[in-house]
Amino acid sequence: MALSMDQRPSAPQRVQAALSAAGVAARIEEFPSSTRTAQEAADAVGTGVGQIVKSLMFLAGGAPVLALVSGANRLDTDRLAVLTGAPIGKADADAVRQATGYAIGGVPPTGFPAPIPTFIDRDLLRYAVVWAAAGTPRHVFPIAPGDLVRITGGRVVELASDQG
Ligand code: 5CA
Repeated sequence: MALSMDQRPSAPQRVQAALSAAGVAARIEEFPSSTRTAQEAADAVGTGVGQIVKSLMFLAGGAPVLALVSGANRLDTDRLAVLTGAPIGKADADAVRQATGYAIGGVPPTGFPAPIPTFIDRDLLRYAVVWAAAGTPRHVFPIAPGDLVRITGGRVVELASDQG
């Protein structure tokens, strides 16, 4: 991922720079197959879907919030409303790109133009390593959940819906 002088950094390069700045020596991996969905990412990596980090952006009272949710779980937006104290609305593709700087399917957990308040599914902390998107629907990186908490400043909470 060399960066030549006359090119703007690619999405994975921007994620790599954000991780490096946060003190995480992450190894971003590119896959020939899609990692757009949690299941596709799990299949590409060869891991369980629970170890995939979904980066789900919502609008809480109109302001971006990020939920980092285990791929095995369905987010309970009512929980997010209680946690943020604001009504939760869906963020469309444009809102996601504007707030995060990345397109849906590649939204990383950190490295945004401005910080986004972040909530982290406690189920992710069951694993030694989890995998998150790195800017595109073909790039992911492994990270220890403790590092994920540290670099996002996220609050570890219960986010899963009881329906599973
Ligand atoms: N690369 C994978 C695994 S790391 C990934 O990014 N998965 S994800 O779950 O974080 O991103 C896909 C999510 O984007 C979907 O679960 C869904 O919540 C959201 N999404 C998909 N399409 C749309 C859309 N049209 N508008 C708003 N959100 C969408």
